[in-house]
Amino acid sequence: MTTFFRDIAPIAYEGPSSSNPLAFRHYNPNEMVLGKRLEDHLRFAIAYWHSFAWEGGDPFGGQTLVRPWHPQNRMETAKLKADAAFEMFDVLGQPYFCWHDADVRPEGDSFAESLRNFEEIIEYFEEKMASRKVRLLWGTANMFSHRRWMSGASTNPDPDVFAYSAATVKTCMDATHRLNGENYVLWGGREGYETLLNTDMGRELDHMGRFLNMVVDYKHKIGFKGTILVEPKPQEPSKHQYDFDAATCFGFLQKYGLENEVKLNLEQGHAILAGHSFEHEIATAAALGVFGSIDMNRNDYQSGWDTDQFPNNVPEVALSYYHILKAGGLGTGGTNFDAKLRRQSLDAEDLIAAHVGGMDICARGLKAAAAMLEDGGLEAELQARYAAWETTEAKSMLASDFDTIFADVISGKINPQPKSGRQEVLENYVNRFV
Ligand code: XUL
Ligand code: CO
Repeated sequence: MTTFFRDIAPIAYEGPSSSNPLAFRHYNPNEMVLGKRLEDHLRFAIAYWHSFAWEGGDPFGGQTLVRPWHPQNRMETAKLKADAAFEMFDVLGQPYFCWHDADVRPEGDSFAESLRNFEEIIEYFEEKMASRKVRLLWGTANMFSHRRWMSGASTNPDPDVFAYSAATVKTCMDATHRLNGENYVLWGGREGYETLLNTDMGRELDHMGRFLNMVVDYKHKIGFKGTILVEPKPQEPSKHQYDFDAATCFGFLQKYGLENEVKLNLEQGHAILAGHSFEHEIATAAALGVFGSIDMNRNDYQSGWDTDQFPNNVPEVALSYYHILKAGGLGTGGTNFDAKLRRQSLDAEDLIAAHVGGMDICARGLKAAAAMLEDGGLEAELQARYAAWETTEAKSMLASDFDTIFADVISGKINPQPKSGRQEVLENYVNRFV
């Protein structure tokens, strides 16, 4: 056992008036919101990679975080890292965690050795999970860090890398299934290009479509009941990534016949990089029937890269959950903190405080969203705005054709009268809740 978090007691809910930095002020897991426990709405997950595998490096400097489980290239330290992770899960009491294969096990000298290491850690997780409530939200394969993936995984010009990727995802799906994971995620950081000068885009998209079909076939073959999720991101590390945003992913899924099999894991920071708001991505996925899960971190609005900070903006978070609740909630998905500390935040307490704050912000946001839904103000405005579409005239116009419509317009029967969009009224309304 590590004793990394030894001085920190399990975090309790103390209510909004508490000034204890290591207490929840808004996240009371048992609080009922819209007839459901807050914990069951939010389904928080901790990202193993940023909390335990990331060492604090950035493009200009190396490791700043020094942990008892460093260096991470040995099985003993991988187990120490797992001990620390589960200790933190005990402190925070969140219901889920997530991993990449490469976060949890040291890379071996061969595929077979990497797999042996991985399976030993999965067994270690299994033992730890047996006596705890924490479950696996999703597993995923890291097919972007090792140099073999530098030109892509399923989109690599080398078929051997496609094969290595397929074998890798098979092992990660097996491990996810074994731990009763509720989803399986694919994020293609290197599925894209650095330059079109050396890229056959049509071929790469076909290979990526074939690969995802193999993922879905394998899911059914092994009887995995979880949801397959693709995570959009427009760029970084690649100059351009094929899974650019929710709408692009939907087009891709449709082209390869996967729109009923695969959903999306949306991330706030990736939405910002794509030039969207997070609620835009959620509303798009919901409208297209592919909303799945979220990674709730945030980007710095000035830096132009993926800073993966813990969320701290209540109005933004509230609008995100508003669209999630409207879409029917998170389903098998969850709220994963794909967020990391700043590289100067060295202490065990920083890691706990970051999650406590993130969970509290999400709880505040979700409660505000629920209050707006219960009040019904936005929904009433929406219905009023589209009310004319409920008339028989509008319905039969929509079912008619250009010539019929033209006849009604030229005769003067139809003569549009502009109406206010009431944006400021609506913004003021939202401000009453956040
Ligand atoms: C990278 C990112 C990933 C995925 C899982 O930006 O978000 O960590 O969530 O591979
Ligand atoms: Co993510």
